[in-house]
Parts: sequence; C-alpha cells; structure tokens
Amino acid sequence: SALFAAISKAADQYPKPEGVTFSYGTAGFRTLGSRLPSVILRVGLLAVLRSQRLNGSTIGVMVTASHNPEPDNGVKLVDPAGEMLEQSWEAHATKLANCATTADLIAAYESIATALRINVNAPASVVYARDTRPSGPELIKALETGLAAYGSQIKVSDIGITTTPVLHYVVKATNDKTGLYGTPTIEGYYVKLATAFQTLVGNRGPLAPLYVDCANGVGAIALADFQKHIGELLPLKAINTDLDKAGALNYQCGADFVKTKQQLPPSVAAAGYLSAPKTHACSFDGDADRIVYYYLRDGKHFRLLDGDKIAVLAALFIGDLIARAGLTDKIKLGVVQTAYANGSSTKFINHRNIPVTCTPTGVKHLHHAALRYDIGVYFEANGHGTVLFSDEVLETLKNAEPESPDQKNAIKNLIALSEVINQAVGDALSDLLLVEVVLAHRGYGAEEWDESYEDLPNRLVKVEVPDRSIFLTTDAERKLTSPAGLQALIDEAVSKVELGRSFVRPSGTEDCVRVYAEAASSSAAEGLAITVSDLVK
Ligand code: 16G
Ligand code: ZN
Repeated sequence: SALFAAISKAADQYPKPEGVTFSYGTAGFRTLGSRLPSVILRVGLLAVLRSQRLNGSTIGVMVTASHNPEPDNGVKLVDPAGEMLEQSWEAHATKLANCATTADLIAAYESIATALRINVNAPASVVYARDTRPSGPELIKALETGLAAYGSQIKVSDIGITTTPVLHYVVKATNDKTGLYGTPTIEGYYVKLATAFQTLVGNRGPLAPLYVDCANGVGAIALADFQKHIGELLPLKAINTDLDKAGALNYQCGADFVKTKQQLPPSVAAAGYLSAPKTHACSFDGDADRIVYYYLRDGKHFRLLDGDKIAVLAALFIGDLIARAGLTDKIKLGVVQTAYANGSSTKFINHRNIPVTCTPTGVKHLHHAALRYDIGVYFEANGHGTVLFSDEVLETLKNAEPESPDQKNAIKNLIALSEVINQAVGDALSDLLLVEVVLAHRGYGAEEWDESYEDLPNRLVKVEVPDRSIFLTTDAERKLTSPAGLQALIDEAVSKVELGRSFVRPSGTEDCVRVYAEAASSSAAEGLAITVSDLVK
C-alpha cells in the first residue's frame, strides 16, 4: 500500500544499529542517545497504532533520559489518561525496535495491527516533547520523519522542550472531553497550577524564598515560566540552571545525586544558601518528575526529606482536611509505597490509621495501586510520586453541603489540592507546590516537618551478578522465589538483627541486583547489607 511504501522510505533513513538489543523497560527505552534514532522513529509508528486502537485518542511521546548522564537519551509513550503505556504494549515496542531490516519492521507492524484488529488507515493523534539533551533535536527529527509518512491521515503536535509531567498533563487534558481538566497547552498547565496554589495559600503569603536545584535541566525553564504566573507569592530561587554547558545535566546535582549520595550538591554547599536559619531547598531530576527536599539541621548537618517524608506530610495533611470537612466516613485515604520505603515511615503512617499498600518498584505499579483508594498518596523513596483523587471523590467534594465555615474551607482546599497535584504522573513542580502549601498551613519549617519520624539507618548496595534474570521476586519484591533456598538464608540473617529488614531485587534499569538493608543502628544496617550481598554473589 501507499502507506507502507511511505513508512518504508522513512524507516530506510534510520536503520537499526547492528549488535544492539533494545528493550522497553520500566521507563521506556533508555541508552546512549546516538543509538536511538531508529528506535524513536519506530516508537512514533507504535504511537500511531496505539492511538488508532483507542479510537484516535491522543498518545504522547516523551524524549528524555531523566536523571541519566547527558549522553544518554530515551523515549516513552504516554496513554490517553496521562499514564504510562499499558504494560501489554511494551512487548510491541520492543518488537518493533529490534527488527533488523525495514522489511521485518513492516511485517511486524502489520502483524501487530492484524492481531489487535487495528485499521492502519484510521485517523490518529500524537503529541510529543523532549528535554534539553543535546541529542534531542536529532531524535525528534527521526520521530517526525516516521510520522510524516502518514501525511494528513494523522494529527501531530509538537509542544517543544518541556518537562515530562507537562507532556503527561497535555495528553490528559487533550483527551478530556469535558474540558474541565485544563487547557491542553504548556501555558494551560501553569495557569491551572498557579490558580490552585493561590487558592491554597490564601492570605498566608508571600511565602519564604525556596532554593530549587534544577539539575541543569528542563526544570529550569518550567520554574522560570511558572514564576511569572505566581509573582512574589513564592519566590523560587533557581540554582543549577545551566542548559548550555556541555556535560552539566545531572552532574553533581539533581534529585538522584542528592538521594544516592545523601549530601548537598557541591554547588549548593559552596553558595552557603542553607546556612541561613529556616531555609530549605529541593532538587529536581533532569526531566522534573522527581523531587527531594533537604536542609541543614542546626545550620550544619545535612538532613534529607525524601519521597517517604513527602508522602507522610501529604497524607497527614489530607487526612486532617477530610476530617475537618466531615467526610471521614465517605473518603478512603491510603498511601502506596515500595519496599524501599523506610520502615519508620510505614510504621508512622500505620499508627495514624492510614492504610499502606506496598507495590513493586516503578511508577506504573504505584499509580495503579493508588487508584484503588478514593485519595491515593503514592511516593517512591527516591521522590517519584503524586496524589490521585478519584472521580467519585471529586463529585463528593463538589456536591458536599458544608455545615460550617471550617467545613467549607476544608472542602475548598481539598478541591484545590486535586488541582495543584498532577493527576497524571509524579511532578517535581506540582509536588513542590504541595509541600510548600502544607508547610504554610501547618506553620512548619523543614525542622518541624522532619520531626514526624526518624528514618531507620539503611544501606542500598549494587551487586554485579553473572545473570540477574535468575532472581525472581514475590510479595512486592520483598521476597525471592528463586534461586531456591536463598530467601531462607536472607530471613535467617535478618532475624539476627534488631529491627532488621532486607530484600534483594533485580534492577529494571541496570545489569545488576540491588540489596537493601535497614536496622536499628547504622553499623547493623551496614553489616546486614554486606551479609546479604555475600549471599547473593
Ligand atoms: C525507573 C522508574 C523509577 C524506579 C527506577 C528503579 C519510572 C518512570 N521510573 O527509573 O520509578 O524507581 O526505575 O530502578 O517508572 P531500578 O529498577 O534500576 O532499581
Ligand atoms: Zn525523571
């Protein structure tokens, strides 16, 4: 057909590199940017099929490699409601990416279309964006070359350089037929967040200045643009905003650096921003879908406020609002974590009678589990997360008949929270606004927030193994089912340690196995991590 001829011609310009096997993993395809042009073109083709399968709903394509080093890049697809690509389609993506020739590609494309009963000539709609990586423009060209093969049959929209959560927002808003979610543009996103934030801060502003480490990535652009929408209500002091300096992206800065190294980015330390009393700061990752906070206790000691601390802050605040709104019986609030959540955080939330679910690592698992609550707070310890409000809850809130000004206020704030918090995916900017709102309402600084509970000492170790595929897990990755007998040995090691907990899981993004251990003391956590690592080797 004419369509396949056009697709072939486009694909011929971007042959698959030899000797590489691609895999659509936890966060899409991710590898050196220079290896990716053929993959990106093919992901564009799959986006068209996905859109056709879903009656022409708009599908998103995001070109980013998040917190990875600058030479890397990646791509992931966004489903119509703004969530990650449905898991069963990951195999189709992997299949297309690995076809050795154009002829194979066309055959694979046709077989997917046939198996899923997709009319390849139906209309489709795709929206795409990229982060600030130098390989971005070349990859976008490959994407556009593939999409151009369809001519006017499909609708294509380029929203340019922006954050991952903005793209998710635009996809969700585009597909929202009620038009209530927001205007489906980058500007629409800022307006929505700013309006809700102003409502929530009320007359508590202006708030204290906040230092934001942008990881020398696209978050710097979002932050500067957003500032224009809120003026001095919250002065955002952006640091690490160098988008032009080669190699600067995520280097010695950003959320991943701070969480893994458990220290200030050297740039932040050198500038001494945090020596002033009552100041705190936060770090975004390279595509601004992750955030961690920190401050210096007594002006000296680094204290991390990670995803677990954010989850606790948010859940308690929302729980209080639900109670004040008189809706405790009607709204079921819950928290979703992974095995990496510090044991103290889980215990703390449980003591407050808020249920906690544990899921495997990866945003899609947490997101899914959070949807089972009326209001689901989900965060990975590394700072990926958000709070989801069900449609039913939004209805309940909008129809509630408050019996007092306090109830009325609580209801208004819950509705505004659902608007300030990105309902599609974890979002550093939106989570930042959530945290600042809660701190303002509580009259807290970072120290008071930090006092909620004390983290158990913990260690995360990377272990190189000959074949990580033999490690199979169950119970949300907290137990191994294979290799046979290993879990019993881990259980035995854990039982000898006060408040000990440890688990082993194969990484979804690197060729290694990760060992996590926590215990009552730092030396015991260290010892347990070493013992379990030795068992794994
Ligand atoms: C990916 C996941 C992240 C997870 C990490 C674990 C998304 C968007 N990202 O980056 O949530 O924490 O993988 O990596 O789902 P690991 O499997 O190598 O430990
Ligand atoms: Zn990211």
